[in-house]
Amino acid sequence: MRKRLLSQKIEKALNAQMTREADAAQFYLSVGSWAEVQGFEGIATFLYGHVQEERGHMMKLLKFINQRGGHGKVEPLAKAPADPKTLKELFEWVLTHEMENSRQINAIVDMCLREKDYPTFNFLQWFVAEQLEEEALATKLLDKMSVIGEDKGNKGGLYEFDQDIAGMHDAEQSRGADPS
Ligand code: OFO
Repeated sequence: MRKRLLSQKIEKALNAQMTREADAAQFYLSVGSWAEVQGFEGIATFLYGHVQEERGHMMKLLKFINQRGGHGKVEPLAKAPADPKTLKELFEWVLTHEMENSRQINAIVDMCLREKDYPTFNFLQWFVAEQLEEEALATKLLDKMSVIGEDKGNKGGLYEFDQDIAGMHDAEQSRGADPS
């Protein structure tokens, strides 16, 4: 049995965050599958890449909890959302999802500061930086969608967007997005 170096409260919050990361993986899997069925291979590749990333985040949390003498608990996952109606809606969901995840992470960071748990505070800085990037990327994609104007039937623009986004996934992979 490892020595407990986490308070019960922080362990509970980290466990809840671990489940949120697993839920995020399910979310990206669900919308990725929808995009693939619609014929957007590049967008699907990008979203499937995020499934792996979110699972990496989940594992990073699990390992940290266990290392600090807690117990990373696997909880049931939330139901995946209904299918989006449009690509724009899909990317709106991505941004909302990432913003909510940032809010939850920031709340745990705040809790760590109040409890003077500096090692966990330090560990979570990686997640703070990651969320900053995720929000910026989701905003950029949403902006592109608005410029293309999916609703105006701009098929050529959508084709190019689909090609570009697959490249973004490759670039993220070569940057070494997986943290675990
Ligand atoms: Fe876990 O990176 Fe965003 O949500």
